[in-house]
Amino acid sequence: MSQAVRTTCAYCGVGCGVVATPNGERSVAIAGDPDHPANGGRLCSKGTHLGETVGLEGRLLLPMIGDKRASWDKALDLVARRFRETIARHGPDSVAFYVSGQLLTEDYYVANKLMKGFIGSANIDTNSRLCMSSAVAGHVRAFGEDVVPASYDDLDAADLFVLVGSNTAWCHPIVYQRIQARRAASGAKLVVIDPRRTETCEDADLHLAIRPGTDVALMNGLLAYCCREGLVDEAYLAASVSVPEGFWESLDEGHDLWTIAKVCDVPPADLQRFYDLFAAHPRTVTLFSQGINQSLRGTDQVNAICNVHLATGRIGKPGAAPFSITGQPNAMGGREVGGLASSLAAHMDFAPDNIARVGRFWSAPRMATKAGLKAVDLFRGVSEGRIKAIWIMATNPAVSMPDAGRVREALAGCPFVVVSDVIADTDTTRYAHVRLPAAGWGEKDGTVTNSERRISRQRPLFSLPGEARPDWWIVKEVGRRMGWGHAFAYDRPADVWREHARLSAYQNDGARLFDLKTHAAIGNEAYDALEPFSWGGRPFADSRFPTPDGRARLVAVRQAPLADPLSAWPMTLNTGRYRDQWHTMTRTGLSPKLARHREEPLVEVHPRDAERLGLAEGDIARVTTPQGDSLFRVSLSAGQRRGELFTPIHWTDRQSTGGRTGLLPRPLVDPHSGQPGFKQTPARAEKVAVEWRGFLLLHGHAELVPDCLWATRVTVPTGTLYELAGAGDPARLDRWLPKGERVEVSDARRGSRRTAIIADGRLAAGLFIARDDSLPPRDWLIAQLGKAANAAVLAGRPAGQQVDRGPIICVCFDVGLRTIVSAIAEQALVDVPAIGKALGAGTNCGSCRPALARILAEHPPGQKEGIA
Ligand SMILES: Nc1nc2c(c(=O)[nH]1)N[C@H]1C(S)=C(S)[C@@H](COP(=O)(O)OP(=O)(O)OC[C@H]3O[C@@H](n4cnc5c(=O)[nH]c(N)nc54)[C@H](O)[C@@H]3O)O[C@H]1N2
Ligand SMILES: Nc1nc2c(c(=O)[nH]1)N[C@H]1C(S)=C(S)[C@@H](COP(=O)(O)OP(=O)(O)OC[C@H]3O[C@@H](n4cnc5c(=O)[nH]c(N)nc54)[C@H](O)[C@@H]3O)O[C@H]1N2
Ligand code: SF4
Ligand SMILES: [Mo]
Repeated sequence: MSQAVRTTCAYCGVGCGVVATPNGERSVAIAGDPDHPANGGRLCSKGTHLGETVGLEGRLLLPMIGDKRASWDKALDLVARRFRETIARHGPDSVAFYVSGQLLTEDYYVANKLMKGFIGSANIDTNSRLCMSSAVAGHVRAFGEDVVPASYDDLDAADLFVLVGSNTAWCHPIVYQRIQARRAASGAKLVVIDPRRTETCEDADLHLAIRPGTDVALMNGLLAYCCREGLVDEAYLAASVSVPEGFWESLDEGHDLWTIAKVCDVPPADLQRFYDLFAAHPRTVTLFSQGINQSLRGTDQVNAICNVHLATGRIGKPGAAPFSITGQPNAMGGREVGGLASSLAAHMDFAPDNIARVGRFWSAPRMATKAGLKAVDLFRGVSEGRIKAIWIMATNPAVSMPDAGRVREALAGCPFVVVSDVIADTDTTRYAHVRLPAAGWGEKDGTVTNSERRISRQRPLFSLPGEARPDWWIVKEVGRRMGWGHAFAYDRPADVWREHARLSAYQNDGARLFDLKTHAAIGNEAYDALEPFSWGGRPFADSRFPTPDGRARLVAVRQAPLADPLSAWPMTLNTGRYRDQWHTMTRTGLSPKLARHREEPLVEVHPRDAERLGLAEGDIARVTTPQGDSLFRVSLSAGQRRGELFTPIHWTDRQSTGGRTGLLPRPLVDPHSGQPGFKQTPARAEKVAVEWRGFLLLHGHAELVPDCLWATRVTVPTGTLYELAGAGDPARLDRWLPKGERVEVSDARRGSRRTAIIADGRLAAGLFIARDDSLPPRDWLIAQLGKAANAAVLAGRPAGQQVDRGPIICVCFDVGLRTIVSAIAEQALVDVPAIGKALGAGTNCGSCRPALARILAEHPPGQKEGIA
C-alpha cells in the first residue's frame, strides 16, 4: 500500500477534496477528504467511482503525426514550425487556441501567455465560453470585476435557497447535500426555478416550472414586488449602488403578479408563495447555472438576479449572495489567468494601461491589443479559412459546440489541427494532424479553483504513462521552439504558479480583488504542501465594489419578447446533463457502475405530447432542428413541460449511433458574453420505425459501435453491452461476434433469435434479437461473461429464478428499482433513511437520495407492489 495523497476531484466545480491511496499499478482507493473545506469528506457518485476511470484503456500514450507515432521532438518542432509559418504569412490572428476549464491553472497560464503576449493575438478562447461567460459578463456589469460574491459557508448560514436553472442534485451534488443539511438543521427553505421537474425539485418547498427563457420577467417581477412591499434597502442603494435613470419607473408597468404569472406560465399562487418566502428570509442565496447562462439573454438574466440582491442589500453578508456555481473543475482558474478571448490576464481587460502593464511584466515582444474571437466566432473563422491553424486542448468541440456538424466540417477543412488529449480516439482527435498525449487526472500536478474561489492542489498519484506529458510542459516546449525560450523557462508547475501569483499582485494596489500576493513567493515544498485557500475573503463585505466610483450597478434589463413556436418546429429542445456521466464520457464512460444510472441517450417527452406524436416509452425517435438531427430512445416524463424535449449532452460517435445532441443547437449567442443558447432550440420529434430490438454482449473491452440504426455501447463489468434496434435483416450483426462454438435458438414465427459464442467452454458473446418484447433482462447474462457456459445460457436466466432487479438506482451498492419497491412494501419502509438501513441504498455518496424520495412517493408502503 502506498501513501495516501490528498488531491481534488477530477470533475465538477464544487472542487471536493479526495484522499487517494494508490494500491497497485493504475489502481487507487478513493475517499472524501475530511479536512477539505469544500466537502468535509463527502463525495458524490462520480467522485466515489474515480477509481474505475484511471485505467489506461483508450489512452493516447505517444505523440502522433497523422497515424504515425512520432518523437516528442519531431511533433513539437512540427507544431512550432507550422504556427510560426502561418503567423509569418497570414499574421497572428490566423492562428488560434481553443482550451478548457479542465486544464490546471498552470497549464492555462502558459497557454494564455504564449498567445496573448508572444504570438500577439487574443484568439485563445475556452469551453468556458459555453459554460459561464454570461456570469462573467454579468458580474463585470454589476460589480466591475468578475468576482463571485459567495462561498460555501454562506450555504450554512442561509435561510432561503433559490436555485435558478440549476439541476444541483445531479450537477453539484455536494453543494446540494450541503443545502439539504442546512435545511435539516435550521428549516431553511428551498425554491427551484426550472422548466423541468428535476430531482433537485424532489424535496423543494416550491418548484416554479417557468416557461423557458422567462427568468428576466420572473426576477424583475420579484424586484417590483420588493419595491411595492418596502423590501428595497434604500440606505444600501444610496451608499453603494448606482441606479440608472428611469430604472424604477420601468418596473411600474407590467410587473404585477398576474402579468408575471402569465408570462412565466406559473400559477399566481405559487408566484405569490415565492415572493412571500423571499420577503420572509433576508438571508437568501440564489444559486444559478446553465439554465441562466446558456441563453441568448444569459447576461441580462444574470444581471436580473444581481439586481434583486443588490437592491435588497442581500450581498456581502453571511448567508446572502447571488452565487454562480461553476461547472468544470477549473472554470474559475481559467477566469483568473484570463483564458477567455475577451479578457487579458489576471482579471484585467484590454484597456491600454492593462496591455502595457501585462506587457511589461511578461517582457512581451508582441502584446495582443484587442479581444480575440469567442468560441462560436472562432470556429466560424476556421470554417471561413481566416484561421488556418488551431490547437485544441482538453475539450471535445466536435461534440460540445453548438451546430457541431459545422464545427466538424470546419476542422476537416482546416490546414493544421493540433489536439492535446488524454484519449487517442475522440470525435475531435479524428480531425487532428498532430495528437499530443497529455497527462490526465491522477498524473497532473498543479492547482484548480472551485466555485467559491478556493484554490486547491491536484497532486499526482501515478507516474506518467507512456510518453504522456503535462499540458504546461507541452505548451512551454512549443513556446520555446517558436523562439521564446527565456519567457517559457519553467521546470515545474510551481515556477508557473509563482509567476501567475506575482502577475495578479503586479501594480495592483487594491484595484482588483483577485490578488494572490500572499502566495507569490512560496517555495517548491510549500507549493507541494499547499492547503486549500480562497482569495477575496468575503467580497463586498465593506459595501465597496471594484468600479471606478466604488459603487455596484443596477443594470436595466427587459424580458425579451417570446416567440411563438413555428409550425415546422412545434417543440423546444432543452439540453443538459445526467447524474453519473461527465460531458463526452471519455472518463465516466469507463465505469460500469456509473453506466447503470442511464444507459442510453434518452429524449424526455411529456406523456401528452408523446401521445400526440405517436411516441411510446422505449421507442426510437428522431429529433430534428434547423441544424441537424439525431436519434434518441424515448422516455416519457411527466416532469417535462409540455412542448419541450430534453436530451443529454454526453453521447458521441465513440459510444452510439444516436444521441448526438451537439448537432442540434443553433450557433446563436448572447450579445454581451458570446455564450450559446443551448437550452432552447426549435425542434420536432418523430417516431422511427423499428422492426426488431436486441442486444449484443461481448466479453472484454470493445471500442467500435455496430453500424445499425440504433446501437449504444454500455460499459459492464468484464465486458461490453450494446443495446440495438433496427430494420431489415439483423444477420449482418453476426460479423460482430467473435470466433468460437456457436449455439443458437431461433423462433421464426416470433422472429426472434438468440445466439451465444462459447470459447474454451466460457461465454464469449451473446446476440439476442426479438421482434416482440421477449428479450431477457441483461443482468444475469452480463454476470455470465467469461464464465463456464453451455447452450442453457440462451434462456437468459438461471432455471426457475426471477433475477430482474430493475434499473439500478443506487450505483454504490448496486440496488435496483424492483428491489427497492419490494423492500418498501415488505418491510414497511417509510423514509429514505429506512431504505438505507434495509438495503444500504443512499448511504454512501447520497447522489440517489432524491431518486429514493421519489420512489417512496410513487410506491408508498402499504401500497400493493407493482411497477409498470
Ligand atoms: N453529473 C454531471 N455533473 C456535472 C457535469 C456533467 O457533465 N455531469 N458538468 C459540469 C458542468 S461543466 C456544468 S456547466 C454544470 C451544469 O450544471 P447545471 O446547470 O445544473 O446543468 P444542466 O443540466 O446543463 O442545466 C440545468 C437546468 O437548467 C434548466 N433550464 C433550461 N432552460 C431554462 C430556463 O429558461 N430557465 C431556467 N430557470 N432553467 C432552465 C434545465 O431544465 C436544467 O435542468 O454541471 C457540472 N456538473
Ligand atoms: N447542447 C449542449 N452543449 C453543451 C452544453 C449543454 O448544456 N448543452 N454544455 C456546455 C458546457 S457547460 C461545457 S463545460 C462543455 C463541455 O464539453 P467538452 O469540454 O467538449 O467535454 P469533455 O468531455 O469534458 O472534454 C474534455 C476533453 O479533454 C480530455 N481531457 C481530460 N483531461 C485532460 C487533461 O488534463 N489534458 C488534456 N489535454 N485533455 C484532457 C478528455 O479526454 C476530453 O476529450 O459542453 C458544452 N456543450
Ligand atoms: S460534487 Fe462530485 S463530481 Fe463534483 S467535485 Fe464533488 S465529488 Fe467531484
Ligand atoms: Mo460547463
